[in-house]
Amino acid sequence: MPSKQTLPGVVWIAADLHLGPDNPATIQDFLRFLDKAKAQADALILGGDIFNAWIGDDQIARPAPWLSRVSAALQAYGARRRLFLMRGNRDFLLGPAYARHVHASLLPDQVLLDTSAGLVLMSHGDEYCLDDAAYQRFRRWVRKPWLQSLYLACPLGLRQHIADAARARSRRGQLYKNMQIMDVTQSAIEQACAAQPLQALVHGHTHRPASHAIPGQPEARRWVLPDWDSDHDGPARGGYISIQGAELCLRQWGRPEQCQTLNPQEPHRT
Ligand code: LP5
Ligand code: MN
Repeated sequence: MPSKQTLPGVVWIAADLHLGPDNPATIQDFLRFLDKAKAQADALILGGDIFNAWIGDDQIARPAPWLSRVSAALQAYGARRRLFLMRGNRDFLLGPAYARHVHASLLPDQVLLDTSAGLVLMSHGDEYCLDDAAYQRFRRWVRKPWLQSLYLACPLGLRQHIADAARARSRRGQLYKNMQIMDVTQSAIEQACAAQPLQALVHGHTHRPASHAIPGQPEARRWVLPDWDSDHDGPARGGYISIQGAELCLRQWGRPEQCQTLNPQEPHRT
């Protein structure tokens, strides 16, 4: 059973921002989003792949200018509101030092959010892509503490080189992968949701924003968060989920919002 995080009030959830030195426009959009969140959201959860590739918390000792700007904005939010960071497949090395640095709390890979709209299970979503055997193998390896310690003991420059190589290998591999393999599997979703009655499951990672029914849970729906990209051709992509009162809404740039009125099983304790 995943751990529970009680979150009264307005909760905003975003993921797959992929912030980094090559995404200045996306960073600008995110800074504007944080200002809005500071005014409207009691809690903000960033659900993994916040950064395009996180090579260790010690970057904050001499941060690149883009990281300084992002961290300062996160600190400003975290100083006034509740900020939570979840790790994805690009930033699984995010650690307690960076969380403290931005006044955030680190969330486990799966967490039960006890919200005004009821219980919402949340995860990054990569662990549900069970048909992607190569990725699940990668995930098993890079989550090994000894390998992470070995990697983090390397100089930052070498770590960046390894991360760049991993990104390149990943991009190449996806050229030959069936799209279906890179989506969640129904069995993984059903298993994740079977353990407890839910109002919703929220995840990112697949970059396929939508709302889906959940087999075996007629009241609940699976919500997929959008990825953010304002730096490449075409209209800016991005958005977030808002939970307020009994309503969960998916808000994507340039699209009508999609909402679900949830029926919390038990009145939320304020
Ligand atoms: O990330 P994305 O969207 O391209 O694709 C993901 C899966 N790929 C990954 C790999 C990440 O992109 C790599 C990020 C690097 C983080 C920094 C630190 C790394 C060092 C680790 C040390 C402990 O997550 C991709 C999925 C796709 O999502 C859809 O779900 O298909 O999975 C793969 O591509 C599987 C490949 O096997 C991944 C191989 C990565 C390279 C492995 C080691 C390289 C070492 C190079 C040494 C010089
Ligand atoms: Mn991801």
